[in-house]
Amino acid sequence: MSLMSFGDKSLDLSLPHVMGILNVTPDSFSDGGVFNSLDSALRQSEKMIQEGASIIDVGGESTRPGAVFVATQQEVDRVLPVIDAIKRRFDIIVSVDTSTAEVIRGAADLGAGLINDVRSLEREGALLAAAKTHLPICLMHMKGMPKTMQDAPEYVQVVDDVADYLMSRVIACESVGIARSHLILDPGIGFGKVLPHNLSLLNHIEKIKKLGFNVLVGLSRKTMIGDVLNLPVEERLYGTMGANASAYSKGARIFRVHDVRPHVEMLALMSRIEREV
Ligand code: 7PJ
Repeated sequence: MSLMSFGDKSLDLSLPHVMGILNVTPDSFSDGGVFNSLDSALRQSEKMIQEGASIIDVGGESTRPGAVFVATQQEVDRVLPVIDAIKRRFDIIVSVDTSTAEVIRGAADLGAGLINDVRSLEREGALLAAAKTHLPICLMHMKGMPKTMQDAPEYVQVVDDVADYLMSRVIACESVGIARSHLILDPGIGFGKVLPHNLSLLNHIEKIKKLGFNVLVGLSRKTMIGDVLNLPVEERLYGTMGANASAYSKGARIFRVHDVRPHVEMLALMSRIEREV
């Protein structure tokens, strides 16, 4: 057992867990706009919970390559009513995919159990806002910002560079009183990285894990899968599952995905096999 608490619930992170993606943005790349009303957000949440998701990740700011800035009030209006409705209706951990201090505070007040920030709390006010919630935080590596991050990103050694960055954010968290035991690290697949960078990070997840943290990966339907298979976004499920299976075997424990059931079943087999003598 390796229990981590997420607000009013906890998860055993010696086992794999699926985080189901719930986008409430009009422009997210693979399901843009479809789950935009409260009612459809609740239906999609219910489906993912029935399929075995441990966490629902609610995001109102698209961070796909080229995405533009979303005003704070717009993000608040998109995300908070959905978190409130999910927490009232279902007994599930809700994660908030945000970089915005106001959204962090609002989500925590409504019962969110995890702060998932692709900017690792670098935005103004986010670090202190997150510290005050006493919730766990997922710190993700991104090089540059979404609008321009895919314009020829370069690294000295991608795995070491990502590990160094994540450790610098761990130290920033500790400086405001956030315990290491509340932190999850994410290499940030596709965020300011081209194919060899993404592949190298996935091949060396154990280096991130060895820093002493639980690891989350988000690679569902991403460009790297399409690059390897030459397939459009709606045909990337099998490739996504292969990459997530590999990440599991190298130590990742939380998997942020669109397709919950296939991953719950794949990971159930992977972890069951691993535990047999
Ligand atoms: C990630 C995320 C990821 C974490 C997105 C997309 C882009 N949060 N939010 N890790 N990706 N922690 O799903 O394609 O990789 S949004």
